[in-house]
Amino acid sequence: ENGIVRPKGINVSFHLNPEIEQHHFGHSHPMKPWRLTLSKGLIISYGMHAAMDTYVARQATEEEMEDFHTTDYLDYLRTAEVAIPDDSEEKPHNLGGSDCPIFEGLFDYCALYSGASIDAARKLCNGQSDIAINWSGGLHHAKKNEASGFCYANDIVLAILQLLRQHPRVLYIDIDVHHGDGVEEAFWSTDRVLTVSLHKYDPVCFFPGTGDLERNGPQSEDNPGAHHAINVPLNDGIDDDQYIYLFETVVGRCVDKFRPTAIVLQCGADSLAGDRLGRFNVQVQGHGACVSYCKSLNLPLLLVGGGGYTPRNVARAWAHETSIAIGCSDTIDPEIPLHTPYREHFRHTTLFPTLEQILGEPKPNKNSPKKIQDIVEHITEQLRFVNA
Ligand code: V1S
Ligand code: CA
Ligand code: ZN
Repeated sequence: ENGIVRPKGINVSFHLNPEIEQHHFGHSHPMKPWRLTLSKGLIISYGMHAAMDTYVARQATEEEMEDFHTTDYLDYLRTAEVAIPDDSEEKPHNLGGSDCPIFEGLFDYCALYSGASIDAARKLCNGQSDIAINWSGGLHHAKKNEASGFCYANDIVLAILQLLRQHPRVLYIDIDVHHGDGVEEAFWSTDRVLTVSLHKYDPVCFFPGTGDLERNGPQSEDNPGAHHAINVPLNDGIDDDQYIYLFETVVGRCVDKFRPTAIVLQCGADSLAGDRLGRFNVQVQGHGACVSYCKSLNLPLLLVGGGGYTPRNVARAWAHETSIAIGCSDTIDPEIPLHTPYREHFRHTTLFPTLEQILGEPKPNKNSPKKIQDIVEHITEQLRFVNA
């Protein structure tokens, strides 16, 4: 089908569970698990499933989730009663406001996406997969005792903890438009995980308000985590050229100094142009270039999803990135197959719409060449303190 063949030598596993897609955060909430249905439909219509090992995820056990989260929080998450979101007062564990509503089946939803990331990490550990994919994961804001920004359980932290059982050093990279604060905080005091997040940064007007260039780990030099958090704060309107340059330069230097033995890439699709919450001009090609670059490093690679609030663009990006993982991105037809489910939702019939097609008028780029150079210089200086 479509010339897709199983690539020799490189094993890709695809972790999903259709039950995850059935959950609803509420009518006006931007997070739509249905985007996973749209993505999977596109991946299958290209025949890409034939080139991967597909695993239907099971729920993570509470014991597995307790590797990071407190028992108290998990108990609350499991027993919380469905309620209309209410922002009028602070809630226990930040559950029940409009960002993190308590909806039907919430705990199952969390346990399923966490189970998928944990299983994906284990496939990398036991050598059954070279690249493992969980588009339902990537929920990088969740804290050990608290929900935050649409994230309740931090599947990324749980997956990295699995990788750390086998791997001395894990590189975490986060291309969601938001700062990967939950993962950064979880590994703040260790030199075994280097966290890198690219994001829009505005301490006042953009969630979560953290992630400035100078936030590089604990201040005290005798803390092993010092210098092991890297932040790439960006302004509105960054384009593919700048984004790819920054990604490859920063990640390349991190790999040279830190010598990771495994990589986790959070592929939040809200960094794409036209996202309902994002502000960048990154296209499907630029987003995918980050995945290609990570793949080229030939290390065990976990790909997870994350944000992404314009479902048609999320599906394009994650289908393209699946094709990169299995090695058929150059051979598939950019024209979305006629038999793709919900094809009418894509508006344009190509995997790679132009900025004009997506936005009409691209957003002004507020990132000067000097800003980009200053970021690279600061991070290069910081990496002098990082050694394998
Ligand atoms: N930006 C944004 C945004 N939009 C919403 C929102 C809108 C409508 C709803 F019905 C419910 C929520 N919340 C936010 C942000 C959270 C963004 C989370 C991004 C998650 C991720 O992509 O990185 C990973 C999956 N929240 C805020 O800006 C906080 C508030 C400050 C404003 C909104 N109110 C509802 C709470 C407080
Ligand atoms: Ca990010
Ligand atoms: Zn996001």
